Amino acid sequence: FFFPQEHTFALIKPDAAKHHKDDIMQKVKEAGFTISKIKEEALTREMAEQFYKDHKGKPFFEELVTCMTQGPSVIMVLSKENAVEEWRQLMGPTDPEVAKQTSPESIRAQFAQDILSNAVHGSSNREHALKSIECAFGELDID
Ligand code: DGI
Repeated sequence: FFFPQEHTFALIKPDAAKHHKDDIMQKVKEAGFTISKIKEEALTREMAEQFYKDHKGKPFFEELVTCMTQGPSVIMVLSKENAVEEWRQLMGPTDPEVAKQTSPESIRAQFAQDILSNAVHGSSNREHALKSIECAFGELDID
């Protein structure tokens, strides 16, 4: 059988990239994702603003951009059937306190510090995923 691959944009935030990279990558592999692209690099302010443009104007926006640009992130394209949704599931809820209650096996339940430094980012839909992948890696050259 052939299942069509879907691609999502995934990122390990700077603080977690420093302290929990190996454990998080282990969970990515266990969940069956193919790592189609990967690089370690600090996000520019422009990239952080692009990934979070829906939050521009919110009280935590500046803090969020600062948190995302403070050091190298692990930036990835993850591929799998239903990758966008499955990566969101593996990340768990935004707030790690909620994650610990509802999804104790999720990355955020296990590795997030707080609601802002919550270990990982993932696109919320396929359109955002494509835009973020292009922004980080240029034109998509994977099937
Ligand atoms: O897609 P998610 O990261 O799960 O959540 P999101 O798109 O709603 O929010 C993006 C990031 O913004 C999130 O990872 C952390 C930050 N954020 C969201 N809601 C809050 C927040 N930060 C603070 N301080 N307070 C919030 O209510």
